[in-house]
Amino acid sequence: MTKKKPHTSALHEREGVSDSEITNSQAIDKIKQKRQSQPSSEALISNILKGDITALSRAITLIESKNPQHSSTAHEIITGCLPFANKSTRIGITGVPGVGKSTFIESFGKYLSKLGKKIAVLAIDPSSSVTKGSILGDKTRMEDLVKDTNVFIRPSPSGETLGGVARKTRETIILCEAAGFDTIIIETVGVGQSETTVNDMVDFFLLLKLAGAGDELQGIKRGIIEMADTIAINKADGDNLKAAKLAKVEFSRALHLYPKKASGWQPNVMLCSALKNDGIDAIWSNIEAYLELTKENGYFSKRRQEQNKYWLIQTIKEQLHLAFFENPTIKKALTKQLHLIEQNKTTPFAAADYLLNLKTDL
Ligand SMILES: Nc1nc2c(ncn2[C@@H]2O[C@H](COP(=O)(O)OP(=O)(O)OP(=O)(O)O)[C@@H](O)[C@H]2O)c(=O)[nH]1
Ligand SMILES: [Mg+2]
Repeated sequence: MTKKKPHTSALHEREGVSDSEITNSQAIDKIKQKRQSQPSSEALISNILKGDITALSRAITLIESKNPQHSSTAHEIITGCLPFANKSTRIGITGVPGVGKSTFIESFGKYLSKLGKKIAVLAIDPSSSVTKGSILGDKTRMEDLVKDTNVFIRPSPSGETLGGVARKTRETIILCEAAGFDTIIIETVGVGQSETTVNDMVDFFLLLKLAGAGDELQGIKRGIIEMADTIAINKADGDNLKAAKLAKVEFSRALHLYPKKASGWQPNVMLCSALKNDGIDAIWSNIEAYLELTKENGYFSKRRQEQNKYWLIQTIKEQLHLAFFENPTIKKALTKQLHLIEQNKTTPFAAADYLLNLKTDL
Protein backbone atom coordinates (compact mmCIF):
# COMPACT_ATOMS: atom_id res chain seq x y z
CA MET A 1 0.00 0.00 0.00
CA THR A 2 1.45 3.42 -0.94
CA LYS A 3 1.84 5.94 1.83
CA LYS A 4 0.22 9.28 1.16
CA LYS A 5 2.14 12.56 1.41
CA PRO A 6 1.41 14.72 4.46
CA HIS A 7 -1.51 17.02 3.80
CA THR A 8 -2.60 20.24 5.41
CA SER A 9 -6.30 19.61 5.17
CA ALA A 10 -8.09 18.79 8.40
CA LEU A 11 -9.87 16.04 6.49
CA HIS A 12 -6.67 14.21 5.86
CA GLU A 13 -6.38 10.87 7.56
CA ARG A 14 -3.85 10.58 10.33
CA GLU A 15 -0.51 9.20 9.53
CA GLY A 16 -0.17 5.58 10.31
CA VAL A 17 -3.73 4.83 9.30
CA SER A 18 -3.59 2.80 6.11
CA ASP A 19 -6.08 2.72 3.27
CA SER A 20 -8.97 0.33 3.44
CA GLU A 21 -8.26 -3.17 2.25
CA ILE A 22 -11.23 -2.98 -0.06
CA THR A 23 -9.63 -1.68 -3.19
CA ASN A 24 -11.82 -3.50 -5.67
CA SER A 25 -13.85 -0.70 -7.20
CA GLN A 26 -16.64 -3.09 -8.27
CA ALA A 27 -17.05 -4.30 -4.69
CA ILE A 28 -17.08 -0.73 -3.39
CA ASP A 29 -19.74 0.23 -5.93
CA LYS A 30 -21.84 -2.74 -4.88
CA ILE A 31 -21.66 -1.76 -1.22
CA LYS A 32 -22.54 1.84 -2.04
CA GLN A 33 -25.45 0.68 -4.13
CA LYS A 34 -26.76 -1.44 -1.28
CA ARG A 35 -26.53 1.45 1.16
CA GLN A 36 -28.60 3.70 -1.04
CA SER A 37 -32.26 3.97 -0.15
CA GLN A 38 -34.86 2.00 -2.09
CA PRO A 39 -34.72 2.96 -5.79
CA SER A 40 -37.83 4.25 -7.53
CA SER A 41 -40.15 1.85 -9.32
CA GLU A 42 -39.09 3.40 -12.66
CA ALA A 43 -35.44 2.69 -11.91
CA LEU A 44 -36.25 -0.87 -10.87
CA ILE A 45 -38.33 -1.49 -13.99
CA SER A 46 -35.64 -0.19 -16.33
CA ASN A 47 -32.97 -2.26 -14.58
CA ILE A 48 -35.12 -5.39 -14.57
CA LEU A 49 -35.61 -4.97 -18.32
CA LYS A 50 -31.81 -4.82 -18.65
CA GLY A 51 -31.63 -8.17 -16.88
CA ASP A 52 -30.20 -6.78 -13.64
CA ILE A 53 -30.54 -9.52 -11.02
CA THR A 54 -30.15 -7.15 -8.07
CA ALA A 55 -33.10 -5.09 -9.29
CA LEU A 56 -35.10 -8.26 -9.92
CA SER A 57 -34.42 -9.56 -6.41
CA ARG A 58 -35.33 -6.21 -4.87
CA ALA A 59 -38.59 -6.07 -6.78
CA ILE A 60 -39.48 -9.61 -5.70
CA THR A 61 -38.76 -8.65 -2.10
CA LEU A 62 -41.25 -5.79 -2.54
CA ILE A 63 -43.84 -8.24 -3.87
CA GLU A 64 -43.27 -10.48 -0.88
CA SER A 65 -43.30 -7.65 1.64
CA LYS A 66 -46.21 -7.34 4.03
CA ASN A 67 -45.66 -3.59 4.31
CA PRO A 68 -48.65 -1.86 2.61
CA GLN A 69 -46.35 0.93 1.37
CA HIS A 70 -44.40 -1.62 -0.62
CA SER A 71 -47.45 -3.12 -2.29
CA SER A 72 -48.21 0.00 -4.37
CA THR A 73 -44.58 0.13 -5.58
CA ALA A 74 -44.78 -3.59 -6.32
CA HIS A 75 -47.93 -3.03 -8.39
CA GLU A 76 -46.26 -0.27 -10.38
CA ILE A 77 -43.32 -2.54 -11.13
CA ILE A 78 -45.52 -5.46 -12.18
CA THR A 79 -47.58 -3.20 -14.43
CA GLY A 80 -44.40 -1.78 -15.96
CA CYS A 81 -42.99 -5.24 -16.59
CA LEU A 82 -46.19 -6.82 -17.87
CA PRO A 83 -45.79 -5.79 -21.55
CA PHE A 84 -42.42 -7.58 -21.57
CA ALA A 85 -43.62 -10.75 -19.86
CA ASN A 86 -45.38 -13.82 -21.21
CA LYS A 87 -42.52 -14.89 -23.46
CA SER A 88 -41.31 -17.95 -21.66
CA THR A 89 -41.91 -21.62 -21.18
CA ARG A 90 -43.36 -22.27 -17.75
CA ILE A 91 -42.73 -25.72 -16.41
CA GLY A 92 -44.15 -27.15 -13.19
CA ILE A 93 -42.30 -29.95 -11.45
CA THR A 94 -43.78 -31.96 -8.64
CA GLY A 95 -43.16 -35.20 -6.78
CA VAL A 96 -43.15 -36.52 -3.25
CA PRO A 97 -40.34 -35.57 -0.86
CA GLY A 98 -37.17 -37.46 -1.75
CA VAL A 99 -38.16 -38.26 -5.35
CA GLY A 100 -35.28 -36.10 -6.55
CA LYS A 101 -36.86 -32.79 -7.52
CA SER A 102 -33.90 -30.68 -6.43
CA THR A 103 -31.43 -33.06 -8.06
CA PHE A 104 -33.53 -33.10 -11.23
CA ILE A 105 -33.77 -29.32 -11.38
CA GLU A 106 -30.03 -29.06 -10.92
CA SER A 107 -29.38 -31.46 -13.77
CA PHE A 108 -32.15 -30.10 -16.02
CA GLY A 109 -31.17 -26.50 -15.29
CA LYS A 110 -27.54 -27.13 -16.18
CA TYR A 111 -28.60 -28.82 -19.40
CA LEU A 112 -30.85 -25.93 -20.40
CA SER A 113 -28.19 -23.40 -19.49
CA LYS A 114 -25.78 -25.14 -21.86
CA LEU A 115 -28.40 -24.77 -24.57
CA GLY A 116 -28.20 -21.03 -23.94
CA LYS A 117 -31.45 -20.75 -22.03
CA LYS A 118 -31.97 -18.44 -19.09
CA ILE A 119 -33.71 -20.24 -16.29
CA ALA A 120 -35.58 -18.98 -13.25
CA VAL A 121 -36.38 -21.53 -10.55
CA LEU A 122 -39.21 -20.64 -8.19
CA ALA A 123 -40.94 -22.71 -5.56
CA ILE A 124 -44.38 -23.07 -4.15
CA ASP A 125 -43.86 -24.54 -0.78
CA PRO A 126 -46.93 -24.72 1.42
CA SER A 127 -44.91 -26.22 4.23
CA SER A 128 -42.66 -23.20 4.50
CA SER A 129 -45.05 -21.58 6.97
CA VAL A 130 -44.44 -24.50 9.29
CA THR A 131 -40.76 -25.11 8.74
CA LYS A 132 -39.96 -21.44 8.09
CA GLY A 133 -37.70 -22.84 5.43
CA SER A 134 -38.21 -23.75 1.86
CA ILE A 135 -37.90 -26.72 -0.39
CA LEU A 136 -35.29 -24.75 -2.22
CA GLY A 137 -33.58 -24.10 1.07
CA ASP A 138 -31.52 -27.18 0.37
CA LYS A 139 -29.42 -25.18 -2.02
CA THR A 140 -26.58 -27.62 -1.48
CA ARG A 141 -28.37 -29.91 -3.91
CA MET A 142 -28.32 -27.08 -6.41
CA GLU A 143 -24.80 -25.96 -5.64
CA ASP A 144 -23.62 -25.74 -9.25
CA LEU A 145 -26.87 -24.26 -10.45
CA VAL A 146 -26.68 -21.44 -7.90
CA LYS A 147 -23.33 -20.39 -9.41
CA ASP A 148 -24.60 -20.43 -13.00
CA THR A 149 -25.12 -16.89 -14.26
CA ASN A 150 -27.89 -18.07 -16.58
CA VAL A 151 -29.89 -19.24 -13.60
CA PHE A 152 -31.90 -17.38 -11.00
CA ILE A 153 -33.15 -19.30 -7.98
CA ARG A 154 -35.70 -17.80 -5.65
CA PRO A 155 -37.00 -19.74 -2.66
CA SER A 156 -40.64 -19.64 -1.72
CA PRO A 157 -41.64 -16.79 0.61
CA SER A 158 -42.07 -18.22 4.07
CA GLY A 159 -44.89 -17.67 6.51
CA GLU A 160 -47.52 -17.47 3.80
CA THR A 161 -50.69 -19.35 3.01
CA LEU A 162 -50.76 -21.33 -0.21
CA GLY A 163 -52.96 -18.62 -1.75
CA GLY A 164 -50.49 -15.95 -0.71
CA VAL A 165 -47.48 -17.82 -2.10
CA ALA A 166 -49.38 -18.54 -5.31
CA ARG A 167 -50.20 -14.90 -6.02
CA LYS A 168 -46.67 -13.80 -5.24
CA THR A 169 -45.25 -16.53 -7.46
CA ARG A 170 -47.52 -15.46 -10.32
CA GLU A 171 -46.23 -11.92 -10.00
CA THR A 172 -42.65 -13.10 -9.67
CA ILE A 173 -43.00 -15.03 -12.95
CA ILE A 174 -43.90 -11.76 -14.70
CA LEU A 175 -40.81 -10.02 -13.35
CA CYS A 176 -38.51 -12.94 -14.23
CA GLU A 177 -39.85 -12.99 -17.79
CA ALA A 178 -39.35 -9.24 -18.12
CA ALA A 179 -35.77 -9.73 -16.91
CA GLY A 180 -35.19 -12.07 -19.86
CA PHE A 181 -35.63 -15.50 -18.29
CA ASP A 182 -37.08 -17.71 -21.01
CA THR A 183 -37.63 -20.86 -18.97
CA ILE A 184 -39.45 -20.68 -15.66
CA ILE A 185 -39.38 -23.77 -13.48
CA ILE A 186 -41.79 -23.95 -10.58
CA GLU A 187 -41.13 -26.65 -8.05
CA THR A 188 -43.63 -27.91 -5.56
CA VAL A 189 -43.72 -30.81 -3.21
CA GLY A 190 -46.34 -33.37 -4.14
CA VAL A 191 -48.55 -33.11 -1.13
CA GLY A 192 -51.75 -31.19 -0.52
CA GLN A 193 -53.21 -28.70 -2.92
CA SER A 194 -50.03 -27.12 -4.20
CA GLU A 195 -49.83 -29.19 -7.39
CA THR A 196 -53.20 -27.88 -8.55
CA THR A 197 -52.01 -24.36 -7.83
CA VAL A 198 -48.84 -24.89 -9.84
CA ASN A 199 -50.75 -26.54 -12.65
CA ASP A 200 -52.82 -23.38 -12.94
CA MET A 201 -49.75 -21.27 -13.66
CA VAL A 202 -47.62 -23.40 -15.98
CA ASP A 203 -47.67 -24.57 -19.59
CA PHE A 204 -46.25 -28.00 -18.94
CA PHE A 205 -46.55 -30.18 -15.88
CA LEU A 206 -43.93 -32.81 -15.08
CA LEU A 207 -44.58 -35.39 -12.41
CA LEU A 208 -41.55 -37.14 -10.95
CA LYS A 209 -42.16 -40.63 -9.64
CA LEU A 210 -40.17 -43.47 -8.17
CA ALA A 211 -40.41 -47.09 -9.10
CA GLY A 212 -41.93 -48.93 -6.17
CA ALA A 213 -42.39 -52.58 -5.39
CA GLY A 214 -45.22 -53.19 -7.77
CA ASP A 215 -47.73 -50.95 -6.03
CA GLU A 216 -46.90 -47.85 -8.04
CA LEU A 217 -50.43 -47.16 -8.97
CA GLN A 218 -51.70 -47.18 -5.44
CA GLY A 219 -51.74 -44.16 -3.27
CA ILE A 220 -51.37 -41.78 -6.17
CA LYS A 221 -53.88 -39.05 -6.21
CA ARG A 222 -55.84 -39.45 -9.40
CA GLY A 223 -55.89 -35.70 -9.86
CA ILE A 224 -52.12 -35.43 -10.11
CA ILE A 225 -51.87 -38.11 -12.76
CA GLU A 226 -54.58 -36.32 -14.69
CA MET A 227 -52.64 -33.09 -14.53
CA ALA A 228 -49.32 -34.56 -15.63
CA ASP A 229 -48.19 -33.99 -19.21
CA THR A 230 -45.29 -36.33 -18.61
CA ILE A 231 -44.47 -38.74 -15.82
CA ALA A 232 -40.74 -39.17 -15.38
CA ILE A 233 -39.62 -42.10 -13.31
CA ASN A 234 -36.51 -40.85 -11.60
CA LYS A 235 -33.61 -42.82 -10.12
CA ALA A 236 -33.71 -45.15 -13.12
CA ASP A 237 -30.12 -46.17 -12.50
CA GLY A 238 -28.10 -49.00 -10.98
CA ASP A 239 -30.12 -51.72 -9.30
CA ASN A 240 -33.24 -49.65 -9.67
CA LEU A 241 -33.26 -49.63 -13.47
CA LYS A 242 -35.22 -52.86 -13.85
CA ALA A 243 -37.96 -51.75 -11.46
CA ALA A 244 -38.08 -48.38 -13.19
CA LYS A 245 -38.62 -50.02 -16.59
CA LEU A 246 -41.44 -52.08 -15.13
CA ALA A 247 -43.02 -49.01 -13.57
CA LYS A 248 -42.83 -47.29 -16.96
CA VAL A 249 -44.93 -50.04 -18.53
CA GLU A 250 -47.48 -49.90 -15.72
CA PHE A 251 -47.82 -46.13 -15.76
CA SER A 252 -48.08 -46.04 -19.54
CA ARG A 253 -50.90 -48.55 -19.38
CA ALA A 254 -52.64 -46.54 -16.68
CA LEU A 255 -52.30 -43.28 -18.58
CA HIS A 256 -54.13 -44.72 -21.54
CA LEU A 257 -57.17 -45.23 -19.34
CA TYR A 258 -57.58 -41.50 -18.94
CA PRO A 259 -59.53 -39.49 -21.46
CA LYS A 260 -57.51 -37.52 -23.99
CA LYS A 261 -56.39 -34.11 -22.75
CA ALA A 262 -57.83 -30.86 -24.07
CA SER A 263 -54.33 -30.00 -25.27
CA GLY A 264 -54.41 -32.85 -27.77
CA TRP A 265 -51.24 -34.17 -26.13
CA GLN A 266 -51.02 -37.79 -25.08
CA PRO A 267 -49.25 -37.82 -21.70
CA ASN A 268 -46.29 -40.18 -21.68
CA VAL A 269 -43.93 -41.91 -19.29
CA MET A 270 -40.17 -41.50 -19.43
CA LEU A 271 -37.21 -42.75 -17.45
CA CYS A 272 -34.47 -40.57 -16.04
CA SER A 273 -31.66 -40.43 -13.58
CA ALA A 274 -31.23 -36.94 -12.26
CA LEU A 275 -28.11 -38.05 -10.45
CA LYS A 276 -26.44 -39.51 -13.56
CA ASN A 277 -27.87 -36.92 -15.97
CA ASP A 278 -29.57 -39.67 -17.94
CA GLY A 279 -32.70 -38.98 -19.94
CA ILE A 280 -32.64 -35.27 -19.19
CA ASP A 281 -32.17 -34.34 -22.86
CA ALA A 282 -35.05 -36.61 -23.88
CA ILE A 283 -37.35 -34.94 -21.36
CA TRP A 284 -36.50 -31.54 -22.81
CA SER A 285 -37.12 -32.76 -26.39
CA ASN A 286 -40.42 -34.08 -25.16
CA ILE A 287 -41.34 -30.68 -23.71
CA GLU A 288 -40.35 -29.06 -27.00
CA ALA A 289 -42.65 -31.45 -28.87
CA TYR A 290 -45.48 -30.52 -26.48
CA LEU A 291 -44.84 -26.81 -27.05
CA GLU A 292 -44.80 -27.25 -30.81
CA LEU A 293 -48.08 -29.13 -30.77
CA THR A 294 -49.93 -26.81 -28.40
CA LYS A 295 -48.68 -23.63 -30.03
CA GLU A 296 -49.81 -24.92 -33.39
CA ASN A 297 -53.25 -26.03 -32.28
CA GLY A 298 -53.85 -22.84 -30.30
CA TYR A 299 -54.11 -24.56 -26.92
CA PHE A 300 -51.01 -22.85 -25.52
CA SER A 301 -52.31 -19.29 -25.74
CA LYS A 302 -55.89 -20.30 -24.92
CA ARG A 303 -54.70 -21.94 -21.73
CA ARG A 304 -52.70 -18.88 -20.70
CA GLN A 305 -55.77 -16.73 -21.20
CA GLU A 306 -57.83 -19.13 -19.11
CA GLN A 307 -55.18 -19.08 -16.41
CA ASN A 308 -55.19 -15.28 -16.35
CA LYS A 309 -58.95 -15.20 -15.97
CA TYR A 310 -58.75 -17.78 -13.22
CA TRP A 311 -56.12 -15.75 -11.37
CA LEU A 312 -58.20 -12.62 -11.59
CA ILE A 313 -61.06 -14.38 -9.80
CA GLN A 314 -58.69 -16.02 -7.32
CA THR A 315 -57.07 -12.70 -6.46
CA ILE A 316 -60.44 -11.04 -5.87
CA LYS A 317 -61.53 -13.90 -3.64
CA GLU A 318 -58.33 -13.76 -1.68
CA GLN A 319 -58.46 -9.98 -1.23
CA LEU A 320 -62.10 -10.04 -0.18
CA HIS A 321 -61.39 -12.82 2.26
CA LEU A 322 -58.50 -10.90 3.79
CA ALA A 323 -60.38 -7.59 3.87
CA PHE A 324 -63.28 -9.25 5.64
CA PHE A 325 -61.49 -11.33 8.25
CA GLU A 326 -58.83 -8.72 9.00
CA ASN A 327 -61.36 -5.94 9.49
CA PRO A 328 -61.35 -4.92 13.21
CA THR A 329 -65.14 -4.38 13.36
CA ILE A 330 -65.76 -7.80 11.82
CA LYS A 331 -63.20 -9.44 14.09
CA LYS A 332 -64.96 -8.13 17.18
CA ALA A 333 -68.44 -8.94 15.92
CA LEU A 334 -67.34 -12.40 14.82
CA THR A 335 -66.09 -13.25 18.30
CA LYS A 336 -69.45 -12.15 19.68
CA GLN A 337 -71.43 -14.17 17.14
CA LEU A 338 -69.30 -17.27 17.81
CA HIS A 339 -70.14 -16.88 21.47
CA LEU A 340 -73.84 -16.60 20.69
CA ILE A 341 -73.64 -19.78 18.63
CA GLU A 342 -72.06 -21.60 21.56
CA GLN A 343 -75.01 -20.51 23.68
CA ASN A 344 -77.49 -21.59 21.01
CA LYS A 345 -78.76 -18.03 20.77
CA THR A 346 -78.31 -17.74 17.00
CA THR A 347 -77.82 -19.98 14.00
CA PRO A 348 -74.67 -20.02 11.82
CA PHE A 349 -76.71 -18.66 8.91
CA ALA A 350 -78.27 -15.80 10.83
CA ALA A 351 -74.85 -14.94 12.25
CA ALA A 352 -73.27 -15.02 8.77
CA ASP A 353 -76.01 -12.76 7.39
CA TYR A 354 -75.53 -10.37 10.26
CA LEU A 355 -71.76 -10.21 9.79
CA LEU A 356 -71.90 -9.86 6.02
CA ASN A 357 -74.40 -7.01 6.37
CA LEU A 358 -72.33 -5.13 8.89
CA LYS A 359 -71.49 -1.68 7.61
CA THR A 360 -67.75 -1.73 7.20
CA ASP A 361 -65.38 -0.03 4.84
CA LEU A 362 -64.63 -3.23 3.01
N1 LIG B 1 -29.79 -43.07 -7.41
C1 LIG B 1 -30.34 -41.87 -7.57
N2 LIG B 1 -30.50 -41.07 -6.52
C2 LIG B 1 -31.07 -39.86 -6.73
C3 LIG B 1 -31.48 -39.44 -8.01
N3 LIG B 1 -32.03 -38.20 -7.90
C4 LIG B 1 -31.95 -37.87 -6.59
N4 LIG B 1 -31.38 -38.86 -5.88
C5 LIG B 1 -31.10 -38.87 -4.44
O1 LIG B 1 -32.33 -38.86 -3.72
C6 LIG B 1 -32.21 -38.05 -2.56
C7 LIG B 1 -33.29 -36.98 -2.56
O2 LIG B 1 -33.09 -36.11 -3.64
P1 LIG B 1 -33.64 -34.59 -3.66
O3 LIG B 1 -33.25 -34.02 -4.97
O4 LIG B 1 -33.23 -33.87 -2.45
O5 LIG B 1 -35.18 -34.86 -3.58
P2 LIG B 1 -36.38 -33.80 -3.46
O6 LIG B 1 -37.50 -34.34 -4.24
O7 LIG B 1 -35.89 -32.44 -3.81
O8 LIG B 1 -36.72 -33.87 -1.93
P3 LIG B 1 -37.48 -32.78 -1.02
O9 LIG B 1 -36.76 -31.48 -1.23
O10 LIG B 1 -37.35 -33.32 0.36
O11 LIG B 1 -38.91 -32.72 -1.47
C8 LIG B 1 -30.81 -37.49 -2.57
O12 LIG B 1 -30.01 -38.27 -1.73
C9 LIG B 1 -30.37 -37.62 -4.01
O13 LIG B 1 -28.99 -37.77 -4.15
C10 LIG B 1 -31.27 -40.31 -9.11
O14 LIG B 1 -31.59 -40.04 -10.27
N5 LIG B 1 -30.69 -41.52 -8.83
MG1 LIG C 1 -35.81 -30.63 -2.75
